[in-house]
Amino acid sequence: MQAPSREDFRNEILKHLQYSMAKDPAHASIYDWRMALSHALRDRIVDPWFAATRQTYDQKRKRVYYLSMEFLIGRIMEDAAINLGLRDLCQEALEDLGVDYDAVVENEPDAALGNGGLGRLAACYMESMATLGCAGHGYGIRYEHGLFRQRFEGGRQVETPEDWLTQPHPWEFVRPESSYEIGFKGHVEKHAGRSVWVPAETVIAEAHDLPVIGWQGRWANTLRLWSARPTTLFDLGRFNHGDYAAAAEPEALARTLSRVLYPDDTTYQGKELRLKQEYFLTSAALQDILRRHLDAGLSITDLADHVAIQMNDTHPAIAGPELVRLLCDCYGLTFDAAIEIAVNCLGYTNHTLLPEALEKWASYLMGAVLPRHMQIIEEIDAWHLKRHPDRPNHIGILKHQEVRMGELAFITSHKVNGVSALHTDLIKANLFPELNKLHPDRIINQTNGVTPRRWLRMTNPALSTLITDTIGSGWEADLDRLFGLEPALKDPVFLQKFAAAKRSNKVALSNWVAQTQGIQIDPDAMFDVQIKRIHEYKRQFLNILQTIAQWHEIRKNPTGEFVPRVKIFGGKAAPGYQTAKEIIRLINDVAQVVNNDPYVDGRLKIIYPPNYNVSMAERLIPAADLSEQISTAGKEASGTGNMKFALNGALTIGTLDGANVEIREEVGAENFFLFGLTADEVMERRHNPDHARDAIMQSQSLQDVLQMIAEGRFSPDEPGRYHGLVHNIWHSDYFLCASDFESYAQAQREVDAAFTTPDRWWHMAASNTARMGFFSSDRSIKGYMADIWNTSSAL
Ligand code: 26V
Repeated sequence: MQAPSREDFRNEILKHLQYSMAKDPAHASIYDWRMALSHALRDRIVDPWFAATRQTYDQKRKRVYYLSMEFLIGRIMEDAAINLGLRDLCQEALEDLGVDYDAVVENEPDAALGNGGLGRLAACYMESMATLGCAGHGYGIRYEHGLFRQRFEGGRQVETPEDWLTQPHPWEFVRPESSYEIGFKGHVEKHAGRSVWVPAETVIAEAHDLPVIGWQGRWANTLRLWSARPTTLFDLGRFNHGDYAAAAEPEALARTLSRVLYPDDTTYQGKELRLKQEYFLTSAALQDILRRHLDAGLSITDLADHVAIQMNDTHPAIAGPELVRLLCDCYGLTFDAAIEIAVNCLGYTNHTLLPEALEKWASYLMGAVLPRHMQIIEEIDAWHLKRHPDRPNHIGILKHQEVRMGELAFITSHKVNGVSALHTDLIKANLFPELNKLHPDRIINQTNGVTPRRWLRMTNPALSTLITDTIGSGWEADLDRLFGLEPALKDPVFLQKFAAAKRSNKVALSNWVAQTQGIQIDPDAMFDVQIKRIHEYKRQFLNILQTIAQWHEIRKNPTGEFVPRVKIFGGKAAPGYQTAKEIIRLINDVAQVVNNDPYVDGRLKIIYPPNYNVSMAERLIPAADLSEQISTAGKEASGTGNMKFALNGALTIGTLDGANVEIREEVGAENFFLFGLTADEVMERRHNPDHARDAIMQSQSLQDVLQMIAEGRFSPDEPGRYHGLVHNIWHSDYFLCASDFESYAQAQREVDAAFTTPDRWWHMAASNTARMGFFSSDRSIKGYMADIWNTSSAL
């Protein structure tokens, strides 16, 4: 579609203000303007959306279905404006109307329908599928409340519910005609040899569609989110008898299903509601997929030729049994035919090796909530064992009265993939070694990626402009073109401009920090950032220990020369994860002491803005000099923040973990601050029961730091506050903070040295940007299309 003139677009916004919002410009609020602008943009998505849908249908194209319990989208409006090529026009049109564009953008709440990396990856992948013209549909849950909001009270995390849906949501279209009944519990009957499940509870899944527009509006896909509503609205009989609470029971039951996102992405708990949510999503999606397939006049036996279904982790892994159930019980296929179709359709992406995050459901719970599926799971396990009679006993789906969802997903998929090269090797070696032997071609790697439209073009206009000025346009959809910056790396003028772009982002961040946190930070200091969920394996604890050591150095040497640093933290802890919450409090306590210490004199500041989310990441990443990717090697499946930082010209201090390994290979070892034990060394080191004590005894600096924490230097009102953390590092230290401490501190000194040599630093930083093309999610999606989905672009 042709871009409108400035005047025309202004009139489109005004028209929506008047006729969609019924507001007079003189009385319009920022919210009204946001709705008007969103509608004006939305109008321009509808045509490409129809066209893509029509083309897919007419050509009977294979469709890809991405099933995910999480889509961490963030704000939608500006992303749509960027991909339609209309961002500048939005700004200009609002300027003509006397409205502040930035305020309008910030008025939009984040769609926070995810916990962290897994959910954000799903959002990047949806955008890349649309950019690449891959006929794809996302399926998720329309949580009324996304990830909780975080506040700090006395340094402690306090959670409050998130309520992004209190205002009308301009990007969704309700589709009441696409509704499906979802059953739970009950029993199974046999009719003429066929099994019939008679559920005891039912709810309705109702579709809400969000358009996902690709780069330059050439293609658009749909993200379909399900919300639950009751099958029977109201028990009038009970109501008339005055039993008001009981009368509303079916409604309450249904609504809880799509009420809230589970906020714990680390410890799996066998909660019935979670299992019901997983089945709710999966069953609604599969019924919709089959309906669409049959409506197109295609045969049910040809399903795998036209449908690829990707399971984002094991959360939708009930898809295998559900598809078999639908094919056998509803369409009359034999079990053998059904399982073959299911396997050919399904793919499974694994995102974690942490044993505590692997889903297992007690067999009695599975049998009670999904009785027919439990039968089918047993059948699948027996079928697999029959095909592999020498299968060792302990590797099946069912073990210790539990259903192991990883094994279920593996056995019902034709491809299983890890999300970085190292992670994939570890899946083969440690997670599924025997299944890998039985199915040597099944496990493959698809290294994660991020969308450069949102994570460079949208969030970093200064750097984007410099890139376009240097290598021309088009890199946004062909990120390997960033290699074209290579000659400019030798040009001091280019490097100066690169530094100036970074500085402008740092100034903007400093202003925001001053406004929101009331803390002044110096844009010429090094901005050192660690933003991600708080978890022991991610080692925010190691970071704060080293920060304390740095503070101690400054105190010991008050007139010494130190490279000024601003340490920035961001992230939420799962509400029930006590150790993570202690780490949050420690960071805040240390910040209080350090930021108010007159001796420090601006050489060290600690900032921890509450409620880290996608929008905050968009502010922080373009302004970062140093990216902290310091997980215990072998624990971070990939990381995707690491990619966003390096793409935006931050240098990484990191371990050989997840995608760090590949980032370092791409950008060059000389442009990466490596430290710490390797994954093999980590396993080896744990064999020494005294690893922590040995490491602490060898580091005076670490001893001093632990002593200060233990004495209550950062918690004078409660000196024993951190005894648990200190005791743990001396006596257990599973994540090896002590063993990696000195190596980390040494790498930090190398970072300081590089930062004091600007020519070197900016050459390193720009080299990172120039060599990060591999980490575009377009490359990842092309890999999925070729190796897993067996499909091609419609463009
Ligand atoms: C597990 C559970 C357990 C049940 C309750 C809810 C819930 C939610 C999420 C999870 C698994 C989370 C796994 C995850 O987020 N993995 C991250 O995936 C990123 C994308 O592949 C990757 O970059 C990160 O390294 C990895 O930690």
